[in-house]
Amino acid sequence: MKKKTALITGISGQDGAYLAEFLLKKKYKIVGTDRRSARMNNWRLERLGIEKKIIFEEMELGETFEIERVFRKYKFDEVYNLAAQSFVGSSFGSPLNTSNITGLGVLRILETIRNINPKIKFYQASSSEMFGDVLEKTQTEKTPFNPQSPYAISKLFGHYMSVNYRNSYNIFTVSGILFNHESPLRGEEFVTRKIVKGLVKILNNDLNFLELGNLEAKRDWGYAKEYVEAMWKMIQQKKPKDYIICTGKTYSIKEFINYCIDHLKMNTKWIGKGLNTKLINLETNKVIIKINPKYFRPSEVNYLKGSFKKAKSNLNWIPKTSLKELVKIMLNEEFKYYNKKN
Ligand code: NAP
Ligand code: F7E
Repeated sequence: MKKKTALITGISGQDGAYLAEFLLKKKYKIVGTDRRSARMNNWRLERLGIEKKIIFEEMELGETFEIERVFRKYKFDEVYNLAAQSFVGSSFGSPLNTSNITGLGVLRILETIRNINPKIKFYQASSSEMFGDVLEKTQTEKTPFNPQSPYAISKLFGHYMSVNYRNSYNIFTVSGILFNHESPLRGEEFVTRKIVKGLVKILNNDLNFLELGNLEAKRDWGYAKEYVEAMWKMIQQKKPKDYIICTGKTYSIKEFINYCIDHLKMNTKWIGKGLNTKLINLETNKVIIKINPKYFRPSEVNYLKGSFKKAKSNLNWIPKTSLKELVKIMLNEEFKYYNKKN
């Protein structure tokens, strides 16, 4: 059988790295794109030992010309659009850039597919953030969207464009509505990795305390390595459809911290309320976590919990890693690389 060629935009990100690893095992030829600076930033691919197996191209999602150049150079079978300004917090400070990259970037790729080769199959990285201030307690593919940030609004634009190109131009487009997924390759600005890294530093006397924002927000957290398989499965279906990928369980940030503390067998105690909430290390009597209001968002998503029923029945996909196991995977790898560095 002919080797398939896949384009992964956002190859330097968490999902780009795991998806590349997954598709390489399936014998795909992979072209990975990123914006100009990214060649310096391939630590994830290096950690997975796959950086030499990928063909790199520069492709800034704001530049139609660059997108077209890449699409003319290769004959893609599948395109996975993972590139985005993906940090919700930053999207409040840069709504125009977020809309241009996370929203309009999707349309630029879809237009290129329509013009150059409408037979290409397209995956769009949609997000549970689109549910925002949730209108149903458990979110399904039928739950109405209610976005709360420039990031979520931009993702919703990309999502509906993907649906519209499927319906209007008969292009094979699928959107994976992925709930939060984490791993040792998660960016350090996201809360799970920030907590894991912070605690490892504190235990090594490299940091006195960690500052966080809203500890009460709840998220449906899964393991990123498992989620990329669902992306591929969506594109292999006969009929293009959109799917939620999640665990069906939800935990607060505070509960995530508690799982870390349990795994580390630390003796700690929560004291205070609201902005005065603190986590004390009872062995040293020192505050190790406190609140800094600068990490609160102007508009918060308080609660997310999805249903993976459709993915289970159509894709035969289910989540396998519990939050407790995910915490263990993240902490163990954080220690491993911390020790290597020091
Ligand atoms: P990530 O680690 O932040 O990676 C984002 C990628 O996009 C990086 O490679 C980044 O390059 C690239 N990028 C940013 N701006 C760009 C631009 N202007 N032009 C071209 N590339 C650009 O994100 P992730 O966690 O892997 O997530 C992958 C995708 O899924 C994103 O679209 C995200 O919004 C979406 N998503 C993520 C989650 C989740 O929980 N992880 C859930 C739902 C949806 P640099 O390395 O140069 O920054
Ligand atoms: O925040 C709260 C914060 O930045 C999670 C992206 O991958 O998933 C991710 O978006 C929660 C929020 O992820 C801090 O207020 C408290 O309620 O880890 P996060 P996110 O915003 O859920 C979705 C599905 C995506 O699509 C996005 O691309 O944690 N929180 N204190 C904090 N968050 C951060 N980052 N830092 C804190 O100090």
